[in-house]
Amino acid sequence: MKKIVITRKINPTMIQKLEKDFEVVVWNEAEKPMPRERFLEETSDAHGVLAMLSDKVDEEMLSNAQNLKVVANLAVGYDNIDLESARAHKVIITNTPDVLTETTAELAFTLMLTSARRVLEANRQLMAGEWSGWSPYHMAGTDIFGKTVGIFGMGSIGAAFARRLSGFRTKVLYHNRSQSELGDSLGAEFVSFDDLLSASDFILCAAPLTDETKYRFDKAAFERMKESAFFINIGRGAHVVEEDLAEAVEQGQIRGAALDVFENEPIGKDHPFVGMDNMTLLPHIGSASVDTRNNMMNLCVNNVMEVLNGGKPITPVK
Ligand code: 8YV
Repeated sequence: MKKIVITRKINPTMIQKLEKDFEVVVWNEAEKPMPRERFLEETSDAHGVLAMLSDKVDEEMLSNAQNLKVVANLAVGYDNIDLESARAHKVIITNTPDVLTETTAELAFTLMLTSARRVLEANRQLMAGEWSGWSPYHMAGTDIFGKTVGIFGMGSIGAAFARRLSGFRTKVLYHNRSQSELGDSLGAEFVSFDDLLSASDFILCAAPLTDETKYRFDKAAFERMKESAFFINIGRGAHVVEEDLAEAVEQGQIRGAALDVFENEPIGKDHPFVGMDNMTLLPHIGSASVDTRNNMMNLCVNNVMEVLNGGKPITPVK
């Protein structure tokens, strides 16, 4: 029987589906990643792996896994995977595009609204019993309508975000590796990175993490942004030089930031962002709706089954 390793607790019905034809090993701790040693040990004779972002699928793992045919990553991003090594070892990599697009765009929108209207700050004040009464500028925030919103990365999530903006009467700019027909068809204007920075009131980072996009938001970038601007990130923490962002917000270089991702997750209380009023921070829940997570798992399971049954992967990473 072919062996499949699943590195987190997933929906039991999906495990049952796999167990009909395969030997399945599941790491049953939902909150903690499978330790590296165990990951290497379990995958050494596995044919398929259902992996998470926290699992490094690198040369060490791939050369150790002689029978491995497929790794299905439970994410649209795959910066945890060494694609070149996977190609060299003839291991097929799949991801979960499309099924999480709308959910993640909804969270990006949530972050934008929350930070613009100071929702968390206001809620914290009230909950602490510190609301002393109405006053004209009490917790006054920023409008979104009439503003310019810049999208860094016009992939499917960036486009789904742009589509949502159409009801908000905003001007939409985007920057991408190349001009995007999809972005243009949504009425968004393709601009240089510098123009995106200097003209936007809100900037959403929705790009994949690559050598080109890593640390793109650094001191120089924050210096180009408006003092009234908000930076929103649902991409990856390493798109940002976190120290530079903390400094930019602290010194009023930009108004605030709303982040769902961090360079080293999970972050704790000692992280410089924690405790800053102008930061809206979420624990990487971009795609975390029950339906979407089920759809992502299902897609991973189907990818693994297809490949191990001799068929073609449904959503291979090219
Ligand atoms: C995942 C994500 O839920 O898809 C991605 O790239 O960041 C999230 O949607 C997360 O990576 C868990 O694996």
